[in-house]
Amino acid sequence: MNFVDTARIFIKSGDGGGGHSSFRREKFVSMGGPDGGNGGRGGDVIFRVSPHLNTLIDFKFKRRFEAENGERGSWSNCTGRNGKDTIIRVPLGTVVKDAETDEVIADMTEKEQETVVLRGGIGGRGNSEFVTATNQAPRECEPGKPGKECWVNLEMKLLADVGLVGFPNAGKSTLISVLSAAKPKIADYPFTTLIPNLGVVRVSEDMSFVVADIPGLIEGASQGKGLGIQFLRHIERTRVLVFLIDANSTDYLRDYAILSRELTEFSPMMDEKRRIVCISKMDSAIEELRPELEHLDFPGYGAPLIISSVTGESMDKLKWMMWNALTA
Ligand SMILES: Nc1nc2c(ncn2[C@@H]2O[C@H](COP(=O)(O)OP(=O)(O)OP(=O)(O)O)[C@@H](O)[C@H]2O)c(=O)[nH]1
Ligand SMILES: [Mg+2]
Repeated sequence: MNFVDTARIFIKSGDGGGGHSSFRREKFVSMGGPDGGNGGRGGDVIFRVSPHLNTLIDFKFKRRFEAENGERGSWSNCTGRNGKDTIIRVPLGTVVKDAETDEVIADMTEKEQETVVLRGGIGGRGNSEFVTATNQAPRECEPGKPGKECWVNLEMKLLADVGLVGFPNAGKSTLISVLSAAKPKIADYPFTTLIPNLGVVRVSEDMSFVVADIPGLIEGASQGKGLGIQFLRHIERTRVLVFLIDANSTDYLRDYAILSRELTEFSPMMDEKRRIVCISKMDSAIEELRPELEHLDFPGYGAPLIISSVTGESMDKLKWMMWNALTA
């Protein structure tokens, strides 16, 4: 599976410029005082959230980011120019990890967030800074401190509020296409969705939230069956999970238990989220089933909401249930 939401890049902050060693030149004075300036600071490597980016695809083409080195100091106590910072624009929700240690070094979760990840090296001192009572004419000066460099992994976790989970074909993509303006691929075979889709659901003019439609889960996904469970990281941070269980299933409670188990395998945090359990595609099932469905008792949850994306049954109700679960 190749999700375009991870990338590995090389970053380096600028080296500090070297200090300079020189002496004032004045008419009639053979050797003036020391006047070698300090080196400039190397540029920093900074990550900045850009509202216009939705993927990490740009990093497939550019993988090296180096800030500018500081300039050397020079005559007349001139300090070298500082190196320019390099600013790396990433989508909201990008996590930056040290590729070697896997340690999180920046978590870009705020709009307009800016985080310095590598500081540039400081400039070296010029010889004018080495003057002492006993040495009025030092020749000594320092090199700049080198910048830092490393490989980092970028991971973009989509910042959805609500995650849709269900077996393949349960109608997740269809539901998001009805609730939001998202236009995901929908088809009558399992594993249609390979890459998560996000949709903005508008409850009223200034009330909206983001729903994530992810690939279908199957029994054994945590052991690698189907598409595995890696994609669950896209809903790791949602506050609410909506379970879709096909009205045509032969064992609703079992389906729910399997889904729950795979989620727990991925992370126990999944158990702590609020849940909404839906029976989906009601229009395609025989109507006589309805009383039975209405009396299902999902452990820890109770009776499901019965919906159909095709007829629109309970779509508004579901929207509000999601909103209420989010804001409760
Ligand atoms: N009758 C009926 N069919 C539906 C409904 N929702 C989805 N379908 C159909 O069910 C099939 C699967 O729908 P998808 O929305 O692609 O299902 P999915 O859960 O996203 O599937 P994966 O991406 O494979 O996990 C498609 O043929 C849809 O047209 C519904 O409410 N009623
Ligand atoms: Mg789908």
